[in-house]
Amino acid sequence: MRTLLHPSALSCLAAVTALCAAAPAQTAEPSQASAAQPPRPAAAKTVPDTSAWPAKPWPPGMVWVPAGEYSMGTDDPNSLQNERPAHRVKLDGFWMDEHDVTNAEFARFVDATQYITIAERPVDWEELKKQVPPGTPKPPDEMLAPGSLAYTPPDAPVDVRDMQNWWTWTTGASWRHPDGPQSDITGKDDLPVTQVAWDDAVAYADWAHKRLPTEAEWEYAARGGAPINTRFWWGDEFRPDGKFMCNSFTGEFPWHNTAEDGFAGLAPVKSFPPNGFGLYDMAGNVWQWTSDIYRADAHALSADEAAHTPGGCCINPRGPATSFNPVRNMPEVLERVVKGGSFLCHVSYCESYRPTARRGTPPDTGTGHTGFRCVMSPPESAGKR
Ligand SMILES: [Ca+2]
Repeated sequence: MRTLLHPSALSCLAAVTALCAAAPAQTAEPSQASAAQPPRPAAAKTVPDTSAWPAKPWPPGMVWVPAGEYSMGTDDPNSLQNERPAHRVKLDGFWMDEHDVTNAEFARFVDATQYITIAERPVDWEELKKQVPPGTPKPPDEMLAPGSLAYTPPDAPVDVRDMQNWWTWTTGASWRHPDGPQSDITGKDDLPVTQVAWDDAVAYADWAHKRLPTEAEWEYAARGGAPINTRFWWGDEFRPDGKFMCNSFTGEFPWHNTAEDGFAGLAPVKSFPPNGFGLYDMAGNVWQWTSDIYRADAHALSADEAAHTPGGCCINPRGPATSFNPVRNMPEVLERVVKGGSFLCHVSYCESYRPTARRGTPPDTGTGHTGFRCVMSPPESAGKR
């Protein structure tokens, strides 16, 4: 059964983990590079051996991510605890959407299936109350009407420990109206779809004969095939030669957005350079759903597994079987991993446009800065459109 976790009823309990701007105490120190060595570019990539790649034509709009082995996670002290430790992972090759699913693509899915997203459905309190602390009072009926979290930027400095200072439960917010009923997506076909919950993303992927990437696949793809792991996929410097490589929050978070990178909000897909695999926006713009269940200690468990595995490597890991988020402290509440950060990520907070950054989010929770893209494995692609 689909779970429901309604942020309006839970205050910070649920939604805070879905958002980039967590309490500063949990975040990385602002850093441009590991202190032990000068900044490095990640782009020194050798010409790949394509002899084992699948024959073309490939699925439209997808690029091939070749099989390989890499270090997932990081040992960098300037990272969050849930990103550590680094451990070796081996993956088969797969195709990945070259960009996030756009409003236009999601609209084609909805037109074909008449699918109704979670944000467009009323909340079932009987389901919701199973996931909140005992004794939590039922929210007012108007708070159980269809809606979602909309980004409402403050116009003055606020207490950054309280995400409700810039996220507002908004009746009528949905993928069609990302900022509330007064907004729409007219003329925004090329923006990534947002306000989609994990369940919505899975429904789209099923329709497209694709699937969501595992966290290991996503992080490997985000690295772009670079021979060394750097802080960002393009290197250790956030702005190499002064150039912005992704859509993040510039200025003073969350109230003063300079839009120095060209965008105060969402950017159309492919607005920034692709990585070495030809994938766009694998940093910033929107968080992206993965198929993995979230555990804060997932990497520690994987590293332990690797230590006891012949060859010392995890092969095509699918993530943990249970969820654990010490921020929430409700182990019965399932969360899924989101990756990539968003246009709201800032150097003073989580810097979640780093490949190793990760967060847990309830699968029924969409926001105005969370989207997704799909992958496909060769056997699954046979005979598919
Ligand atoms: Ca920006």
